Amino acid sequence: MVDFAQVQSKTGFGAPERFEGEVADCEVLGRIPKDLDGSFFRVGGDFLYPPMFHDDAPLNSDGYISAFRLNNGRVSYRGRYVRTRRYQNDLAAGRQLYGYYRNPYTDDPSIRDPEHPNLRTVSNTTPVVHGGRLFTLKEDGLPHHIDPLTLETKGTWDFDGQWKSQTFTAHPKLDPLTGEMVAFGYEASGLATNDVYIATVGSGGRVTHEMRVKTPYMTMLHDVAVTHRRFIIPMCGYTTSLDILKAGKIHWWWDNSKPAYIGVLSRTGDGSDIRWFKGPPRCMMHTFNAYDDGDKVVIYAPFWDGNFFPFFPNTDGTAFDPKRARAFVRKITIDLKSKGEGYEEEILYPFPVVDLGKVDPRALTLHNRYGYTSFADATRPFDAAHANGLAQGRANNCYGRFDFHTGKFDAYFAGPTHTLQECSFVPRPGGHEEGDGYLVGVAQNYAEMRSELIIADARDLAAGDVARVILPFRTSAQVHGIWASAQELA
Ligand code: V55
Ligand code: FE
Repeated sequence: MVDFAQVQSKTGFGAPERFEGEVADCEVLGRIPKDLDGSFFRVGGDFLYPPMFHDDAPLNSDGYISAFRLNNGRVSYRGRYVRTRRYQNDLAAGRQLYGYYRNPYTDDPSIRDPEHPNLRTVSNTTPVVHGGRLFTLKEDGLPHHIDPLTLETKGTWDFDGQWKSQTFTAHPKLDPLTGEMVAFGYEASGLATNDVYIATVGSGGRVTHEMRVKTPYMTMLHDVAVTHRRFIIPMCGYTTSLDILKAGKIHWWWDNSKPAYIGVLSRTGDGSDIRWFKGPPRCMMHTFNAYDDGDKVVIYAPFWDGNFFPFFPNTDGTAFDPKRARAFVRKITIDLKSKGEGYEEEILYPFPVVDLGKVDPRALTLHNRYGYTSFADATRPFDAAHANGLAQGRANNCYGRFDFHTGKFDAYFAGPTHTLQECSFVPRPGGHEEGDGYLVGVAQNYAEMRSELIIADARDLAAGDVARVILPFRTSAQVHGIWASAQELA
């Protein structure tokens, strides 16, 4: 449950920050573990100028990166806008020049350029560190290269001209065994095209392998999964067409008649071995992880029952249905030996979660045990009198550690006026076992109208905070975050 009303509001916690700054030495409750040396990077959006259209998606907000730098028990914070071409054009004009989310036909004529939709990216979705470089990502454009200390934007990054797509996903996968980054771009050769470019980038930053595939219908491919051997493409039911875009409409429309498809192909082939498996309509947005189990592929994912973005209309004209906008922790098993085109789906926990899930990065692509994500536990204490518009039952007040092997879960509770953003897993330095580490993430404290960084022991979530970092203001909305050790950034 993501409260988009809060994210989009002009006042209160979801209002744009329109502010850049730093805190040299943050207030800390508890003790920051001395062995934590690195940065928690967060990326999200913050409208520099209000959107041109009142019904636009908050996904169209200007990219903003922030970092909590942890070193020797102390914490500093910094936040900056990503200097995209859009940010610079808007600032020069002193107003919003860009129209709807991913529809360049609605842009101001002074900058309109539908042949190069990637040049209007806001870079507001995910930070990633690979090959010692920090990038911000958005699936409609190229990565932006960011200085990890100052957070200044150094420019866009096309891997020395080797990246052969206009777009680069917000969800590249880092292979913990090989150090490779497996990434892709969709709408790879222009607006509303259904071709996908998939490429592997070696730890040195060079493209070492590439392939191209087409999806059964044109759709949003926000996230994928990668196993040790295979590339997995779960598709969701958002569609569009060039006609829709040229008519000046919203980019994505949810089509209840579209089946879900999951594509499976080898990571090292040419794409021609791809097989598409079919299932009932689902919004397959984010994944936790996937792994090979002999001739089977297992996917853990918090998929939605249906359209969960209230600002993307249904094609059949029906109103947004909150009952279908629920994500559950699912296990999907695909038998590659079967001649059929179906797959098995099991709901592992009976209650909805937020579909922003993480695993221990050392277990990605491998047979993992745990997944971590936030959820709203309405049985926890809630202080309605001081919650400043935070809705009871919609506050994501807990982080859960979901044990996919036993079906058990453990929970961290953030507080009676708090809602949690996506957590990230920090492996304990020197530790080797999956799950040995910390969860870090930001909690929004609605009573105090400011933000707090949570640090919890991932093996003892019920114990509460290891430490909590208090910011003297509210940070902008986060979409995704990552932990990067000082070593990775060196
Ligand atoms: C998502 C987020 C995006 C986007 C497309 O959470 C999909 C899914 C923050 O931007 O552009
Ligand atoms: Fe995402």
